[in-house]
Amino acid sequence: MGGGGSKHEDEARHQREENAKLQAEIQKLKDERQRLNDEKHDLELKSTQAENAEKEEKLQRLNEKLEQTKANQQMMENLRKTQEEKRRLEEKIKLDNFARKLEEDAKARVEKETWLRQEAEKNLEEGIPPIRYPTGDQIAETRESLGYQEGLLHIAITGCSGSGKSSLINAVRGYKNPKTGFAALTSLDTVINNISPGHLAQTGTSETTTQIQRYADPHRARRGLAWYDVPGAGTLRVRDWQYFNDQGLYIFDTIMIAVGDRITKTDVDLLFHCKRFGIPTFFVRSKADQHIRNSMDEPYDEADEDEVRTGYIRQTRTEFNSILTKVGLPHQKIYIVSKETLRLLNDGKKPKPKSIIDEEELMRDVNDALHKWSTSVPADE
Ligand SMILES: Nc1nc2c(ncn2[C@@H]2O[C@H](COP(=O)(O)OP(=O)(O)OP(=O)(O)O)[C@@H](O)[C@H]2O)c(=O)[nH]1
Ligand SMILES: [Mg+2]
Repeated sequence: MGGGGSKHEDEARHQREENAKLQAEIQKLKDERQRLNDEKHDLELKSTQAENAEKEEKLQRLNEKLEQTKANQQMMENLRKTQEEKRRLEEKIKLDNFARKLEEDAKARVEKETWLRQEAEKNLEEGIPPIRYPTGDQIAETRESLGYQEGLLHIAITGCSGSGKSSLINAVRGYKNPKTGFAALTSLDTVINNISPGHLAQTGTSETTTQIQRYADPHRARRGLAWYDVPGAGTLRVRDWQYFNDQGLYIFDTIMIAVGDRITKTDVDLLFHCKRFGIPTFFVRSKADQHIRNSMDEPYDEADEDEVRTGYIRQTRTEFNSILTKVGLPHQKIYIVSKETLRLLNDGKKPKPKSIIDEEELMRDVNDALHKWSTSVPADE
């Protein structure tokens, strides 16, 4: 029994020992699992922290980039403003210089020309204010209000009331005068922005043009030309001595002076003003057909016509030259034209050869002036 009991005890001990070992083993595994869990947790924590750190760093970099972009934008804006200011100042200096040069040139000429001095004195006696020169600001304002565009040749047609200015504009553009004499009055802006050839200058027997109107030339070769129809001088509305400055004629690149029935003091004054401002002129005697017809005896005999025409042309040129000599202005060409002949030439039609006086030459010289202008002035960017 004793031996048997001991065997039993041994087994039981052995069993306990085995159990204890197993327990220890289990505990070890549990510990290991805990350790691994801890390790995993640590790793996860670390990885989240690393990710977060990376994200934060990325955010930081983005913020820096944003700040940099904002700074760049600000810099660009400042640069743009500075450039704009610089451009404005340069333009102002240019116009001021232009105005100063106009005045200096004019003064230099005035000093040389005694006629001008005498005229100024006479004007003073008559209470006519001395000629005023525009400032740079005034030039800029007038240019803007009349739609002056760098690169275009701006030709104003001026002269006494009823001298045929609007008819000339219509004719050089190849159009007849509107039948009623009252074409729709288009606003300056419309005319400036709308270069369709549909607009006609109003014409008529009483003061028809009351504000400056601008017209584009429908001819392909004269796209760079802007015609300006100017109200007539010497009316109640527009007094002679104010005419040149009041109409802002000093901004034009070329001025065409239209003379109707006879050359007047107003026409000569215009020539002087243009000379003072260094503006080239075309001096045009219009209505030749009417004058020739009126000079013919009644009853009308076609055989007389050639003789009358030749006499009229000679007399007109002589009269113009003698006026220029008298007032001390250099001789220049006078273009003797009729609106219908001019219109036919500019409408691609053939006028009767004997009706042509200076119409072809006038158009050739206008085209030449435009060509010279467009090759000397840089176009607007
Ligand atoms: N026969 C003939 N008549 C002309 C000629 N040129 C103009 N006329 C006429 O003369 C009159 C006056 O012409 P306009 O062109 O209106 O003159 P304007 O200088 O523009 O007149 P305002 O704008 O009022 O200063 C109109 O009846 C025209 O038909 C021409 O070459 N021949
Ligand atoms: Mg007119």
